[in-house]
Amino acid sequence: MPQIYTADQEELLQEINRHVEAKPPAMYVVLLLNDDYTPIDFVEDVLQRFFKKDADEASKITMQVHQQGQGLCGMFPKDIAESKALQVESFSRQHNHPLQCLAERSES
Ligand code: TYC
Repeated sequence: MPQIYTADQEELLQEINRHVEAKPPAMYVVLLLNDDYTPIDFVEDVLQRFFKKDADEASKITMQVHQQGQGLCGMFPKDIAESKALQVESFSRQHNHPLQCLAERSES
């Protein structure tokens, strides 16, 4: 095989490969927070629309948020989690609701 990389480049490639192999992407949780004003059926719609939950699961998560203050919508790589949280808040503001949605780095 012809030599296409210098020794330095080979070393750099091996270093990059070590990182890629060793590190799965950090995962982020997307959370919904409770408030006193957003209607329950709107939250259920958000969970179905943005997180592909079925009606039953959406209702359970909404009640969990309502009773416990927050609830888990899903776990995603950083960029997807942040984009979903932004989309949810933007959609909520368009409908004049104060619903808050956060993306946080997962502990696990
Ligand atoms: N607490 C709201 C109400 O009583 C309902 C609600 C549920 C709001 C979940 C936000 O993330 C939420 N209308």
